Amino acid sequence: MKRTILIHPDPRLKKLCAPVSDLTDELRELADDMLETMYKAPGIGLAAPQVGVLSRLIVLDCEKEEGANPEPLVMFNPQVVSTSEEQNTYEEGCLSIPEQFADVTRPAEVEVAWIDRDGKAQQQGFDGLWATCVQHEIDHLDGKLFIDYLRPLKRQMITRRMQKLKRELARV
Ligand code: K1U
Ligand code: ZN
Repeated sequence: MKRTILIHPDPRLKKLCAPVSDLTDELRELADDMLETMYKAPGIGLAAPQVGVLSRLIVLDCEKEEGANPEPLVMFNPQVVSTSEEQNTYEEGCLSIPEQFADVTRPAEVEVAWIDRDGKAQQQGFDGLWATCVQHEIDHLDGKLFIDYLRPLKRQMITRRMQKLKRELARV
């Protein structure tokens, strides 16, 4: 089932999310719904607070090649274990901040540990867009948005645009 994506500003997007202790069928269904929501948006990642659930769960698939097989990843309790010294700047977007993009600099490579959909512990290194995306999604679990990396004036400008968009959406 496709879920509704919250639009910034929303207090739920600023909260610290709780670790998942028990991998229930309800949480697996939430992960499946999040993948469906992400693919339909379309997007390359999604975090549980973006659909109003304050649990540490993210999904991502950064395989963008035309005709390539999907490579969905479901991560419960993802944790960055190590980061590279090298940094990478990428123009980021966010499904909770539609049609706004800005350059964000982050470590170019990250090692991430997580629990998968079957409850198995996993650890893997990511680079390129995958590294950017997994850091962006883990930030969501800590109540942090990509606009929090921008200068206050730019952040305010984007927030005002989103307030206007939400007023317009509420009218229809
Ligand atoms: O967290 C989110 O809101 C998803 C976000 C992830 C992200 C994008 C860019 C850099 C870092 C993290 C998105 O998916 S925005 C949409 C997007 O980037 C995209 C959509 C369709 C095709 C390719 C990219
Ligand atoms: Zn986002």
